[in-house]
Amino acid sequence: MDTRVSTSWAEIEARVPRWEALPDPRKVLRETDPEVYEAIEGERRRQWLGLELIASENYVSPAVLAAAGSVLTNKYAEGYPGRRYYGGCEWIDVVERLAIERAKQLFGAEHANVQPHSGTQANMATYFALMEPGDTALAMKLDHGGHLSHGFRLSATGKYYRFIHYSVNRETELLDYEELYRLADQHRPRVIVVGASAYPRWFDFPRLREIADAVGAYLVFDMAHVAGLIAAGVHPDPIPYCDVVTSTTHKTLRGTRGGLILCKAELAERIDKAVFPAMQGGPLEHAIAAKAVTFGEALKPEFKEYARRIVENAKVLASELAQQGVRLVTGGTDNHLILADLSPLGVTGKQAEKALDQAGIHTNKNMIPYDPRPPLVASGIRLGTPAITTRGLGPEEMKQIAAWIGAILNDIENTALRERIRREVAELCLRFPVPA
Ligand code: DSN
Repeated sequence: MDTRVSTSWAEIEARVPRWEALPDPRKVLRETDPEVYEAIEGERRRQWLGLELIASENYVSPAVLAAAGSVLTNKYAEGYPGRRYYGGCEWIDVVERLAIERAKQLFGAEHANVQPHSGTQANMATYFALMEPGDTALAMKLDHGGHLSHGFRLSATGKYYRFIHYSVNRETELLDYEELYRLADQHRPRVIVVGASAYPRWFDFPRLREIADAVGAYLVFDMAHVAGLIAAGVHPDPIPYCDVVTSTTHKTLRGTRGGLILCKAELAERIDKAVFPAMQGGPLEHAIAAKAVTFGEALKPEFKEYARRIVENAKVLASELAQQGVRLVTGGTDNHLILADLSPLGVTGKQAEKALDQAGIHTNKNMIPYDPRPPLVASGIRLGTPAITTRGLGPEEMKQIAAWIGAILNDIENTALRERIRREVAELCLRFPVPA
């Protein structure tokens, strides 16, 4: 066969159909695998018709979704841009470089690693880079707002490193910086981890830096929950004070599910080696493309306004809930989340989560500091405003949501009430479409 061609490369390439000209993948999926299609469609409808108050969830844009569902999932690209273990990475490198540069620009960081598959893997890689197995680290107690990957005894992080946990003050429920310093002075940790999954207040970064310097520890901030607020400048900036900042990309940052590590230039090589090859193999380049889109969206001026409204909504929701008899842990919120103590209402977190779920209001039961109840019962619920703010809900809707929550919590056995509110919630939700 004569395979010689006389046309130019550009002419050959032009014969590949463009992405947008291909059949709609949603329709293809419906035809080829209706079972999976219907499950996704069911979840999509659930997302439309419910009020998503889980503080760690959000709705991505169509652009983020398109990148996450792209053919970049086909490619192996172990290594980093310009230094790969596979051929054919020229476009993958373009995408990953975009993600890195945008992440650095967004947060003012010296170095970014966009490959961690999740927040937990970002944290594990960070510990691997900064510690030897058995070394000591400090982090916040899980039941005071911390995270599993901050050395919880059943997490690999708690098995490989010697984590000592600090608390919040019993009266104020605020981070106890004096105890943190005492523990740091006593245990001389290699790493002090700060950041939380259920703490509604800001952190004092200059003070944390002073403590870390006083004991010669690295300071690591896990900004997963508040990354979007930091990017938008409505939360204090950890970058100048921390050696490493880890994150997820799907909470307030409103991107695809994934992880991120930012660090000082002098730690760049150690962090990169800890992510690959120590912790992970092939990076998920479709997720990295979606991260690039996420960072690009967060760099736009309208993201600042979005983040400002998240916090405004959280403050209104908090004060309205307080009027319904809910006790707010720490007395309120500075960020996107509210930790509500339901003890004064005689309701447990487990009861509240279930009753609210049945009304289309999605929250999660959550322990409060010094909680006498076990984790699967818990005395509180955690609520957050990132997702509903994406849909465009504002202070007026927060008042309505607090009234619904108050009515349910104050009449916890009333199933007819929940059924009625579920319809009202759905009507409200239909006025505020999900973006993708
Ligand atoms: N599971 C997340 C949250 O809900 O806060 C943290 O990883």
